[in-house]
Amino acid sequence: MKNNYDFKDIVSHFQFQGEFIEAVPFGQGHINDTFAASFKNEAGTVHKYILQRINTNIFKFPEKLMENIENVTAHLKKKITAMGGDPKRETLNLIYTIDGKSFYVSPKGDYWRGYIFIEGAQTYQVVENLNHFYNAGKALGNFEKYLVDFDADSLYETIPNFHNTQKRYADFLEAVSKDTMNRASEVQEEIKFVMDRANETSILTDLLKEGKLPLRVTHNDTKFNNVMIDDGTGEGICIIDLDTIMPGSSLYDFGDAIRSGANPAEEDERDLTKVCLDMKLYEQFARGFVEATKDSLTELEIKYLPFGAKMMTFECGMRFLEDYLKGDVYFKIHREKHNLDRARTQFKMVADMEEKFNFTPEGIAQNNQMKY
Ligand code: ADP
Ligand code: GN1
Ligand code: MG
Repeated sequence: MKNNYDFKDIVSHFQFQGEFIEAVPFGQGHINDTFAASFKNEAGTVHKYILQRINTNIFKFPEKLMENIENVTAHLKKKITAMGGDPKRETLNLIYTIDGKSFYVSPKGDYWRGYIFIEGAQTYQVVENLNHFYNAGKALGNFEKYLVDFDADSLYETIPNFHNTQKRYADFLEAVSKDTMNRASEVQEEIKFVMDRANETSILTDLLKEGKLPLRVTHNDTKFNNVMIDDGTGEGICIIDLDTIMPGSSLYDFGDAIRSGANPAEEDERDLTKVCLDMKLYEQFARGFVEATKDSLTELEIKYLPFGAKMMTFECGMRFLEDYLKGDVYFKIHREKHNLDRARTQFKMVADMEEKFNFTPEGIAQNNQMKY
């Protein structure tokens, strides 16, 4: 990640308290450039803020994206306060600019935003503790519950068709046929893995189109490192990374969390024998999520939870492979073939899910809430 920004100037445009010390790269997100910016107050104590450069290659209309975040966090703050929670810690809090905006545009055209740094909590790349994952399920369920009465029509679609797996499959096929980097011949097995499952890519989109699955306000990027886990209590204290809040399906949020958290190995693990769907982790998350959403989740949503996990894992693997084919233009990479390694872990997870669940119509019909 580029690191030679004029931070002193950038931070001077925000209402940050104290004297700026430094900004260092922070976290392991694949999209934005995130920094922990530290400041000293008059008494000499140091505190931090999150300073983030929005990835405008991906988010084409950052002003509108920031409007979503302002509105959603204002709504969440009301809900958290009404529940007796701490709105300064349990949702993101924007730090506004000196002229009252939620972002600052540098002379070079970079879009910057600031958040309160949530202390006493952290994100994990891999689940270390079953209880953390149960708590993440509860936190994500509550997050969706708080947004049940948020006006979905007021949301700007930051990435259209984000979880339209069918559309993503068409984009994937295009990348295979263009093969701009001449990489397709080397990944024939992975391409076949995707193509063999083509007929499944429209199942969720069709159910949504037909109105059989409800469209909700969802987060859409619920990987485990987008949930902050409290150091003291192990609770899922805050759901972060709100760039993709859009109308969607609960199955997307459930599925992406399982994809990322129910794999005991890293997302980019090269030793695929370590990668699997850990059913203990799956059940913990499902229990937390279903407990929190039991009043709103429909019977069909519950039946489709395992399939949602499979589709989100499949879709993510397909996106990593597409990006590999295109020359790594979307996800940040830190080594050669990084996106290919990531795609392979996802496909290994998909294959394991197919072993562990019955995805025939009869198998799906048998899933019920009692199991969680
Ligand atoms: P990306 O879209 O690139 O994934 P995120 O918004 O998820 O960016 O931020 C990257 C990482 O920075 C997160 O995984 C988390 O570890 C950390 N982070 C983000 N916001 C905060 C915050 N308000 N307080 C503490 N850490 C944060
Ligand atoms: C990206 O932003 P981050 O790192 O939390 C991506 C997700 C993928 C994920 C895979 C906006 O999430 O959709 O599932 O990487 N976010 C965007 O790790 O594309
Ligand atoms: Mg993130």
